[in-house]
Amino acid sequence: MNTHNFPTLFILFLTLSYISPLISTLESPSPINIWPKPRSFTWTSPHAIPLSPSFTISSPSHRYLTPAVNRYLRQILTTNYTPLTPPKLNLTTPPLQTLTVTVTDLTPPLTHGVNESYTLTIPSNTSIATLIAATPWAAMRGLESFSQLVWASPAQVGAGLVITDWPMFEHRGVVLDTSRNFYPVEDLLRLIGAMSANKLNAFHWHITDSQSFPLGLKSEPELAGKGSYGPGMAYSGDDVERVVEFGLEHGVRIVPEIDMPGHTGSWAEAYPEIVACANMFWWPAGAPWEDRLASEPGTGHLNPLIPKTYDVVKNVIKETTTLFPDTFYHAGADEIVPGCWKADPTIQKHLADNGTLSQVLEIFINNTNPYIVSLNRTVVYWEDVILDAGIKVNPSILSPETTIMQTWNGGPDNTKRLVSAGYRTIVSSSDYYYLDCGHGDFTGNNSAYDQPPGFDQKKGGSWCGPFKTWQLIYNYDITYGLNETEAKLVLGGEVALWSEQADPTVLDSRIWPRASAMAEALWSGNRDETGMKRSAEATDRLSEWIHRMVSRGVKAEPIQPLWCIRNPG
Ligand code: CP6
Repeated sequence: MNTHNFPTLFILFLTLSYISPLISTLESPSPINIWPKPRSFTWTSPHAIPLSPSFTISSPSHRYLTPAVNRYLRQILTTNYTPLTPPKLNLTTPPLQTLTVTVTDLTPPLTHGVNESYTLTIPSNTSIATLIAATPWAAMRGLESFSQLVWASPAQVGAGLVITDWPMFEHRGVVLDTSRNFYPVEDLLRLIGAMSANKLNAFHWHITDSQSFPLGLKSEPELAGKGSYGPGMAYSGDDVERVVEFGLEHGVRIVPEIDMPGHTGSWAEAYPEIVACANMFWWPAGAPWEDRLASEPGTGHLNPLIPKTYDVVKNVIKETTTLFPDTFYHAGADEIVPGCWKADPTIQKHLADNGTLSQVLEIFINNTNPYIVSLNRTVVYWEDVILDAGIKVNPSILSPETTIMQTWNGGPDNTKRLVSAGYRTIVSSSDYYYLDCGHGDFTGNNSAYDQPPGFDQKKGGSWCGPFKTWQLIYNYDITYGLNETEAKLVLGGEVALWSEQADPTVLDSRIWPRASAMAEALWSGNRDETGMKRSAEATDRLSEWIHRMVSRGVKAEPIQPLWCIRNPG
């Protein structure tokens, strides 16, 4: 060691020993722990003040904000959350009496890109805290942060602080598949409530697929009548309205997906004549497993070449857009299996006349996309529609003005391909954001992934793996490798829970806390002030947040022993 450095190092050592207690106070996971971490947090004199038993929230009257305020008030006054590590803060007076909510503009509806920024101030020596929010939806974000500053017992709140907060990415969501297994409405509401608590703002509801059609439609009652798993296992119009209203009261948009033209085997229960390879709904024994998708013993694809298909499809699209007011409509278009369309006589004829399967898909998109756009919707498609190796459309038929692409295959490369083609893109990379992965194969097949070492196995399909850890999700940079212009087209991300191996019994623990990891990465980033990934620092904060979610009735799973949280470092 160069001895000349010694004085410098010594001063550095003194400085560090002086400021480190301060740092550890500020970074202590509890009791001040807002998840996702706010963009800017100033806490000049860390202490707490009692929450008055007659604490109230005053706010402007608004159809959706008012119920949200009432809900938060009830939650705050009845919180039984006590931090995992005992608070080390002085409790001073006066108690907090009022939170005054001011909304700059009450008029914006809940849409993509709505302003979610807010400033929350809890001063030291008055009994009034203030929340200034850009919109009603921003006010809900601020109320959530405020609620996370309250703990028991006795009921108290962090004070002497100012939080200024706004999201990094506009679109932060969860995909849930309700076709492979059914979820009662109550489970959906619990999910949406927990999403709102994590400041996630888009519930992408993958309602239908090949295994079941659980959406009751007045214009097409047979689809669910015959294609759902049975009575009580389909959503009525009233159920959907409940979900949509609940979403609005929580600042969560509900984006419906009726997957088509693939993943439509369940439609054949009502309309066998419009579904190609419907007679192959159970594949002949011996069909190669690699031709099967998503545990579908034959997937069933709508036949784009017959008029009847569009009679049904247009009824479905029309009524779905009536039920779901959001301006986004997800039209699926993933995973076309050549063998399925090729099994259909009308499509065979088209191919014999020198047509291609890509043309068949183009016919379908040309007959449906302008119709969806005419209903004032921005259409979201899975990336396959233009990136599939075999069957895809010419991107020129899908205008970037009205089309958003959702990537799921692989990692950053496909995101780059989509944004460089000019499309706004939502990231659901299966290498990072697929919450269903890592639970073994369900195709009844000898997957390498499920075998002990040395197992002599034949070639076959396998499901996705390994399990995606919260750290992997947290550390993923969804704009990796993009230039500034390209990065602007990345709207955000969605973690996905496909339900071949999930149902209400595991819903909470499959989603939480891993969706929380994405929620923070997309709200305030995954790096500290020095630009380093902060997942290590986030660990105890996340444990504390899990503990608070559990106190609110969401069965999030633990990420470490309680001992580690009590003995940090
Ligand atoms: N169902 C539908 C699925 C999947 C997709 N679409 C899926 C594909 C691969 C994996 C997981 C899920 N089950 N309709 C892809 C968008 Cl690894």
